[in-house]
Amino acid sequence: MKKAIITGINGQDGPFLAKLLLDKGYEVYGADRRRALKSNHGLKYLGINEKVKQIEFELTEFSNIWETINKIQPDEFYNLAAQSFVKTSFDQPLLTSEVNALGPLKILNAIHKLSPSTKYYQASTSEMFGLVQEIPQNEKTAFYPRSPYGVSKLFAHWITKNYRESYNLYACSGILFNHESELRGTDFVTKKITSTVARISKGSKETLELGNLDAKRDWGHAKDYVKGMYLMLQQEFADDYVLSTGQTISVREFVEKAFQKVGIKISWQGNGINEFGIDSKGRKLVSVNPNFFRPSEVDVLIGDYNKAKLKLGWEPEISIDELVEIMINYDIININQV
Ligand code: NAP
Ligand code: F7E
Repeated sequence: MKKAIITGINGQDGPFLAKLLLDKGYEVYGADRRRALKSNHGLKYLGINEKVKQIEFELTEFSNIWETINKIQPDEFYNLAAQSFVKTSFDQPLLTSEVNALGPLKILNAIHKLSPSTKYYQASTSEMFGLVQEIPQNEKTAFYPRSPYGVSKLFAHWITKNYRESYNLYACSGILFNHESELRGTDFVTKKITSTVARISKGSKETLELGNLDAKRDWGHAKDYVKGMYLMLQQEFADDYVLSTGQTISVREFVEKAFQKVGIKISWQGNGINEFGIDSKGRKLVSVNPNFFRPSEVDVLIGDYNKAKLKLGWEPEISIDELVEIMINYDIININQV
């Protein structure tokens, strides 16, 4: 039985990956930092809470990482834990770097010294492309991160490559474009939109307040993306891969799609911070709040996943419209929890 450690087990991707590995017969260790209140919501939602062996794991605590790897000697280590919210990284750049940049280095160091046959997956990100140098972005596109989050992830990306080349470790980076799901954290724009639209559809009088409506993202479903993570660790040689859908839409278009799913057509009026979205009766349902703007923005992302398609046989299966529908349906059913 193969052993895998997944950090960030109670984030969005952790439960989906754990389910995939359990279905393949792995012994799965789910690593999460201590919290006063634990809900294990994602693991319960997927019906695997009892099947994942839960271990306490703090990414800033080297002794913790060292002991975990020494004790478990995993076949595969998926490092999904991170301070992953881009906006927070501007307010907490040091914490973000400590967790996202030095955390992976500590893990790689422990793997190199204690368990060199462990295969390592690093959760790299399209945020590393930032101010994009070409369209679409692939594995060879030059990086230009635009946030402390993007910069911290770029360090982790290169140190993963460096450990692969220096010590012959099987260490891969998946450069994943935005992927969402019913388990997405509530701060991220897609979940913020679908959960608010769900409440409005059930009679809430609130207005959906957003920042930059023009930002464009290549949004897929997390369930597709964890398959790519797994495939990266099953190849003859370690390498880095882009996972994306190859389609991009704006935040504004995502809002329109979400309202459309509950039978509301949004029309836009005004410009800039005075822009708002109204329904057919003229009720203001969407407005712009500059508090949600970022000091520097990533305007457009669109990924080219041809390498993953060719070498891993990976392709996304869930379309943007299906993604919006899955999220809205979930948020309507769980209206009191979102
Ligand atoms: P997520 O929902 O934010 O989950 C991250 C998890 O890491 C959370 O459970 C968090 O715990 C945990 N964590 C944070 N700091 C930690 C620390 N110091 N020690 C131990 N655990 C810690 O992220 P996700 O969407 O699942 O993404 C998984 C990974 O892929 C992340 O590394 C992210 O940066 C990267 N990524 C995500 C996307 C995307 O679109 N989703 C795209 C590219 C790359 P708390 O809940 O206690 O904070
Ligand atoms: O923002 C704009 C915002 O926070 C998307 C993380 O998983 O994907 C994610 O990072 C866009 C940005 O995700 C609001 O300015 C407008 O342009 O959902 P987001 P992100 O920053 O793209 C990458 C690939 C990761 O690796 C990250 O870990 O939407 N936007 N109005 C807003 N964003 C938020 N959050 N809230 C708003 O009100």
